[in-house]
Amino acid sequence: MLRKKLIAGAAVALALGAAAGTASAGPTLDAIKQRGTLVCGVHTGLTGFSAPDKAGKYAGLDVDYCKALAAAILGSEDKVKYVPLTAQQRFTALQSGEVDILSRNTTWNSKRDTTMGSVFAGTWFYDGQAFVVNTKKNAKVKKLADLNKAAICVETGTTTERNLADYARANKLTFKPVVFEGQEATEKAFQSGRCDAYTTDASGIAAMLVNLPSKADYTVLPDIISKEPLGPMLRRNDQEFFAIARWTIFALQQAEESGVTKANVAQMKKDSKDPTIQRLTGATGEVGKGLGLDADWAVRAIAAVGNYGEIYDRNIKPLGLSRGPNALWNKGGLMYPVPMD
Ligand SMILES: N[C@@H](CCC(=O)N[C@@H](CS)C(=O)NCC(=O)O)C(=O)O
Repeated sequence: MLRKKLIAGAAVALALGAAAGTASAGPTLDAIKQRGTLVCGVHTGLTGFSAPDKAGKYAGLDVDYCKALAAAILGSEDKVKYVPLTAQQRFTALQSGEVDILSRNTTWNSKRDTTMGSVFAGTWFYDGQAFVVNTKKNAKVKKLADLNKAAICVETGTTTERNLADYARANKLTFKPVVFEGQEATEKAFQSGRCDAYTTDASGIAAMLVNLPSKADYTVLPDIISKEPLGPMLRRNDQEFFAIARWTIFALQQAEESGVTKANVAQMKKDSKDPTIQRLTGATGEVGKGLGLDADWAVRAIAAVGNYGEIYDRNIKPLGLSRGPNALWNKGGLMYPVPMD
């Protein structure tokens, strides 16, 4: 009975689709293909993740993800429009349709994955909340507990603020949060001595320090108080675009695992006898077809930005952050591309 109902339902759905003459690839993918550009919401300026380079072009780990996605869908890494967004603006920009996707150091958590009309494609960078102090001002502070009763600069509209309160409560510490809107204001306040410490994602602290001439005056404390899995965020109920967004992450990570690089990907497609590489590069199998793309989708993404390890080394290594959890699963990390079949 139930089966009959299901079959009848499927038939109605098919008939409706046929009547409307749609071969829809889902609202976002259709829009991207029609306009010929991927609109990516990025950070306004976070070194290593998304910041204008010397030529004024956006560069970074989050930007490379947008490039890979555009190469996979539209055939060119240049077919991206970058929309710089503050932490406060990012979710509205996604929901209003101003951007197709957010690739902007955004933490994947249950609220953002279930209650905000959005979903995450996966983890692009494992981060965690850290603290930095001015060593000249606070020479005795070596660990977080030493900051008991201290003033901590923190940015509103982020996961950071609540983590700080949760940690203080759980560890019977008292912090005096000094809250600012926007990264620049928060960093400036800290640098000018308004607070004893500044807390944000460890990557954000590293990005601030790399640009500071006086970085030797600062110490990052060893404590990491939260899990911040950062990843691309999309609108909900957009399965086709979601699948491409998710599998672009896996493809770039699988490329690293299989030794496929920006330089050798074309050769690998031609010559490799490794079944995993053959499926990744579309030499065999139907991964691209399943995504509604052609067989070369991943080849284009890898040729555009390199594999995940190359992307990491180019953008994050200069910040002095080691791979840690962002290494592949077989190198002691958490990055685990699921099989392509
Ligand atoms: N990962 C956390 C924090 C991300 C975050 O907002 N970080 C700050 C500092 S690195 C930021 O991007 N500020 C920029 C802004 O507000 O425009 C989140 O998703 O809430």
